[in-house]
Amino acid sequence: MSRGAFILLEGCDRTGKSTQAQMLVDRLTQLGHRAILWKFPDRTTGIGHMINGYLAKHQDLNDQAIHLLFSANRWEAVEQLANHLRSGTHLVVDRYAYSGVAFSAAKGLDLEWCKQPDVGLLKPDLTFFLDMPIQASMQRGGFGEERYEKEELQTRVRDLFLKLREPDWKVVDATETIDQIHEKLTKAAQETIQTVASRELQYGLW
Ligand code: 2DT
Ligand code: MG
Repeated sequence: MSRGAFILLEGCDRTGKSTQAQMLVDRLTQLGHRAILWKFPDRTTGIGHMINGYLAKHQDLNDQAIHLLFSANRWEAVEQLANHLRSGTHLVVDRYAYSGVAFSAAKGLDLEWCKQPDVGLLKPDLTFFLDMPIQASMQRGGFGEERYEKEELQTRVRDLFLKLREPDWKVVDATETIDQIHEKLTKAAQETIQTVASRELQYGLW
């Protein structure tokens, strides 16, 4: 049986990741695939509740502790993610360890330290980086009260994403129309679905 593909969308806030992730899941489903959306942080778990309290500013935590919780929130999901992929279900994932490192390093933590807790995690088969100037994404509105939703921090996060960028990432111009971006993502996702079908799952992030 062919395995599912792990497709990741990364980027700063308000670049359209969640919209595109949902559209991609719907499209793949229409095309006859089994595909599900997975979002990190997953705020529904015990660890996720702590993360949510931190992001909503109900609770303060030091930078290292919250960093490790975000990573633990991925590790607690890893068996479920692997089971879906093994059973042939494609995963469209909205944020992952690259967000983890970019946001924590943007606050001043050492980049190499930030990468360590996610070492060995399941590796995406295809990563899209939705990119646009921060000034333009701020104009989209919707920046709320959550921690991190500030221009200065987002600018540093973007620089860090570009530093973490791997050679096989697909950098997508997030200022294009929703439909243009959707077509690009669908095409690349279909190619990846074909190529990984008979491959082993990839562990060993970074
Ligand atoms: P959303 O706005 O996408 O719900 O994210 N973040 C996310 C981290 O700092 N570390 C992580 O590991 C992850 C996955 C990015 C909420 C915020 O959480 C940040 C924005
Ligand atoms: Mg947000």
